[in-house]
Amino acid sequence: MTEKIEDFRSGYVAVIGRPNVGKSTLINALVGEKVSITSKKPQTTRDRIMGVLTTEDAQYIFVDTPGFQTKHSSELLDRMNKSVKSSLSDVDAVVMVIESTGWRPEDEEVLKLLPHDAKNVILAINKTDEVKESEVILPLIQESMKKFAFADVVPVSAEKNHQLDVLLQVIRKFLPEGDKLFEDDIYTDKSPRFLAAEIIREKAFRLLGDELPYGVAVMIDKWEENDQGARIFATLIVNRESHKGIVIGEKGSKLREISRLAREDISAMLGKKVYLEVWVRVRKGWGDDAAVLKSLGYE
Ligand SMILES: Nc1nc2c(ncn2[C@@H]2O[C@H](COP(=O)(O)OP(=O)(O)OP(=O)(O)O)[C@@H](O)[C@H]2O)c(=O)[nH]1
Ligand SMILES: [Mg+2]
Repeated sequence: MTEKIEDFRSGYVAVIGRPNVGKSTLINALVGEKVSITSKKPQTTRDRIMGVLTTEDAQYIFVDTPGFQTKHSSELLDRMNKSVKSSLSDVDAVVMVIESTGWRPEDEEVLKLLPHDAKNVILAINKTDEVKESEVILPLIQESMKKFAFADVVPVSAEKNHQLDVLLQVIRKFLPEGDKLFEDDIYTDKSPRFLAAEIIREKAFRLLGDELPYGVAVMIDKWEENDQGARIFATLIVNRESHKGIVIGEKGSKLREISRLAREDISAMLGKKVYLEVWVRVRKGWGDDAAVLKSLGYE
């Protein structure tokens, strides 16, 4: 028994990469719970979000980060990039994620954030289900090793749960010996309130056309909860008057769909019935307004 405790490891693992490579999907798959929202659109994640996995012999505290990007600029995007950089300090290991289709210039930008002599960076080549693994992966591993002295390279598919056990074993080597930092049943550092707002934002991201989601933020106005159920009132904030109509949709159909899907997920998360009311409000240029960003909880 004593031996087992000595063997236990725990520590922090930052997951970084350009937008859309599957960082949040990977963390959700590793943790086995939905801690971070995902979508096929880039720049889905806006905050640093912790996802905790506790196993027999280790506790992994994953830090999901916004996709690092250098193309556009706004107060929000600058903050997102800053949070990527700061998440790199004080972690025991870093998992950098790229796609199986190969290196892109945006991936190289991410690489530049890492100290040259870092010895704790693991490369995860994600979405192996999308390529012919046998032909593509080996040359890609070789190419990757030339770009940076990765401690290890692991091809994975976050969506198909492929090779995630291998990735965990590789990461474990970098965790220091030590006790659990979180209780067994804790799987995120975020409150149900934050997660509910994120779930609503995820549905907006998934249901709205290409440009619109980036101008959307969600605020929880009221949260009433007892053993039987929860009553939640939220506001979807958009940048422009013209966006309001799009979010609401014909006879309110779009907003109803966003609310319905969000209610289902929030109800599953809380394990109880949920009444959800979502309103839409215009707040021009909220993405560049420091006060609004602060009130929305962006660091
Ligand atoms: N085929 C396939 N798709 C994947 C896999 N992992 C993630 N995806 C998809 O890739 C898209 C982006 O996933 P996210 O997890 O939101 O990516 P992200 O890196 O967190 O993106 P940002 O938060 O915007 O930086 C989603 O449509 C996922 O379903 C995978 O292993 N295989
Ligand atoms: Mg993400």
